Amino acid sequence: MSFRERVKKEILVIDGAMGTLLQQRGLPPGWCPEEWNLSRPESVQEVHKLYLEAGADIITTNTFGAIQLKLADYGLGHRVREINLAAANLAKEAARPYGAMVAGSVGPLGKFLQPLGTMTFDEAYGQFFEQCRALVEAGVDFILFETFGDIGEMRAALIAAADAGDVPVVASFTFDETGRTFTGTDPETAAVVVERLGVSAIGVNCSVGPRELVQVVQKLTQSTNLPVLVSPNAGMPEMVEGRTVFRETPAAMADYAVRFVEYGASVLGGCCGTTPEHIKAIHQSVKGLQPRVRSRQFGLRVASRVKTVSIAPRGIPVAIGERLNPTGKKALQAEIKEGKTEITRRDALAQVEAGAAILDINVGVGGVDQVAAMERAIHAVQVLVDAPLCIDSTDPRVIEQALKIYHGKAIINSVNGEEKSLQTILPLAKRYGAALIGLTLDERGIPPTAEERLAVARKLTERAEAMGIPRQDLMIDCLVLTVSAQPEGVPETLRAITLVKKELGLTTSLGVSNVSFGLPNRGLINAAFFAMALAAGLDAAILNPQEPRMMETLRASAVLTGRDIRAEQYIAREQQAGGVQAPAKPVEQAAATPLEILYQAVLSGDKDNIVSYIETALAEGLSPMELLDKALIPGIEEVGRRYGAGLYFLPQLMMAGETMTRSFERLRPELARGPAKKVGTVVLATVKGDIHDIGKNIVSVMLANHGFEVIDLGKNVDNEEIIKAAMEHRAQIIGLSALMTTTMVHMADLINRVKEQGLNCKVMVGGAAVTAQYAREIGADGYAVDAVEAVSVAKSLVS
Ligand code: B1M
Repeated sequence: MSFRERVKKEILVIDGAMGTLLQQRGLPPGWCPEEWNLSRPESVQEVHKLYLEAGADIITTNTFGAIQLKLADYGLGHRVREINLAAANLAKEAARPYGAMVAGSVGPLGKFLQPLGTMTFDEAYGQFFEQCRALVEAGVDFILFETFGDIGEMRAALIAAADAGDVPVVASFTFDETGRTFTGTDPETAAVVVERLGVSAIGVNCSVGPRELVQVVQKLTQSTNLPVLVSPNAGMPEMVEGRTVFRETPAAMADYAVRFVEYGASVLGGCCGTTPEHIKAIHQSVKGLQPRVRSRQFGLRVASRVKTVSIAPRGIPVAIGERLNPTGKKALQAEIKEGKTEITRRDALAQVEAGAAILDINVGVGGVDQVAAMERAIHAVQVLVDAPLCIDSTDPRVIEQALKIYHGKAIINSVNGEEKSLQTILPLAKRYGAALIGLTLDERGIPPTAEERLAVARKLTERAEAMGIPRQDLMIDCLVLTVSAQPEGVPETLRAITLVKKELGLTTSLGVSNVSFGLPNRGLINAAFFAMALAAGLDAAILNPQEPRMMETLRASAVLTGRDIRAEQYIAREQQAGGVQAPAKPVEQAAATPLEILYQAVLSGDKDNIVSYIETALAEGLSPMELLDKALIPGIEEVGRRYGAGLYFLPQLMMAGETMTRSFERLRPELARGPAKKVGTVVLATVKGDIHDIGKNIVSVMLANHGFEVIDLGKNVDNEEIIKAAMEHRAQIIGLSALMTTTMVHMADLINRVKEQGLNCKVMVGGAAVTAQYAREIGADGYAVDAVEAVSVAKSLVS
């Protein structure tokens, strides 16, 4: 029986940690574990056998890092195929006598995809494809993508695996104690995104122990009917005398395994710190249990990286914001032509604030490279707002590029009943796991009657299903004609909505505003028609959410049609607005001051436009220091607050950090004044393990401005290197910056070393994590709260 069948019918046990057991067999620190598949195959097989003896039904190949990018660090980048084949053969050979299955392990790349990093989708795809192809060639039973924290990277991996061969695939994520991956994805969203990318199971492994995973597993099993794999660490990692220790016992792990089976998991195992004893205990406790059958019904679900939006036949109707569309908008057209994203960002934020649950995104301007324009727009919007995106284009190349780089499950707007459309758009939806808006038109145009539109909808459904796209991923747009020209068309559209829902059980959407074309006071007609369509059963509408009347109509109609049960959302919203709905006002950049614009740009991580905003601010006579103190630093501090409060996730933190770095690079020449009389030498660094350098760079420039020679060693610097530099340059001061409670401990160590070595040198410390009290406790000679104070403290230390 294949893995696909077994995983639905049996409780399976998968093995535990590989690296730890290889270390016990002499794998030297810093050595490539995957290289042992070639040079120490007997050790790798010994580990496999221990797990098989312990009762594992599945063993995992020693290939977690056997991808070109990682092997290249060891000079083995050209041996991907050879190493993966060797590893898979070792595992297969070991598994055969036990009738066990072999999972081909693939780990993450260790690099961020754009826009967080520099890696493109195609590069990531290429890396995964090469490794997967080797594993498929070796005949593994399935590929296990494990320990992934970035959903965008997981998408690239799954698409590559699908192309590498017909092999089952499991997508396993790593969630931290907040219940999200480190880039902010929650379990439901992870499930929604991978479900349509052909996975046979979804999983959770590593990072934390089983007790921290209880809620994650509950959420995961409630969010999908896919089989679920759970491989926690043997508890939370603890540092004891410089070593990582995992304390969860085999018995405790086994108890949790039973609990996970009760929730619905069917593949149980362990990750870091788990041993054959743990696996044996898990095997004994779950033996004889049956997988729980889960058959929940889900409506259409789409997702951004951090949020899932459901569109369900009886759920609350959803507004899809229409404003990211250049049709009839000169300013947006000009922006797209110039390759900028200012208006795009502003309108994206404003629409979400006004209540849009999904954003339609269209870059249709004649004469521009729309593939590049769509890419720019998606990169700008997807880390800015949590609303999923609806890719609006008629050009399959534009749609494909958008679907590649989008880190979620998008909707394609649109496919229709024409053969050409079906043949080009449906394969894209299937390949990239997207949902679809299906327009009820075909080669004959828009059919006049509701029954004919139903027939097109039926054809769309059949063709989608034939392609392997489930019907709930299709939302039908019954199309409304302009009422002033064809008044008989409106009742047909309303009837078609009801028919499609009743006959096909599909959700429906509509571009509403077309109805009022050519009439005065269009908003009134739009709102009245919208209410009628909602009464007919409409589930989603593409509209301008910044028109209060439309959003009010949506909320009120949801109550009146019984979709907002007990009017809960309506009441909550009214209470929030104090009973009166304030009109949603667009954020007009013209009305904002240069400092406000800079502050917002840091908050929204607008790294592409920040330099031009700084130019404007400087041209208006603001000083570089004012920009830092009144806009940029308050902005990044607010980002830190939001991150700490769980409102922002790592992608936003990274984009804001990059925006700050670009700002500083632009301001550095303005901040650096001419040469001053030398007052002393400072060796400056951000401590080991800490890559925050924005504050340290400001301190560096300020000290230089006041006559200090600054030897800036950069960030993440070892204490030994700092001491060496201080001696070499005969520095009077060592300046240390630390932003994290976990890294500031290096300051104490450096002070001890300075004392032990009798260095004639003072130590000044600072950075957001450090307080005056902490500085006193560790015996620092000086502490400064900010860069201005750093100058006066440094002067007093050398005087
Ligand atoms: Co991170 N980060 N970050 N981060 N980040 C913090 C520090 C954090 C407080 C956010 C939060 O949770 N609210 C938190 C630390 C929690 C803690 O330990 N208590 C945190 C975390 C957790 C992380 C990661 C672990 C996130 C993750 O990966 N899950 C990760 C860690 C990576 C690592 O270092 N190993 C991480 C990564 C990053 C980015 C790379 C994305 C980015 C940094 C980009 C860069 O620096 N090039 C980033 C950012 C931007 C921040 C926040 C939001 C802002 C830091 C900053 O630039 N502030 C920060 C939240 C916060 O601090 N409010 C946060 C502005 C800067 C001008 O202030 O550096 O304090 P500051 O410098 C001031 C003064 O302190 C003083 O003068 C400067 C100018 O006035 N000063 C000195 C500084 N050094 C001095 C030295 C002196 C004297 C004065 O004498 C020598």
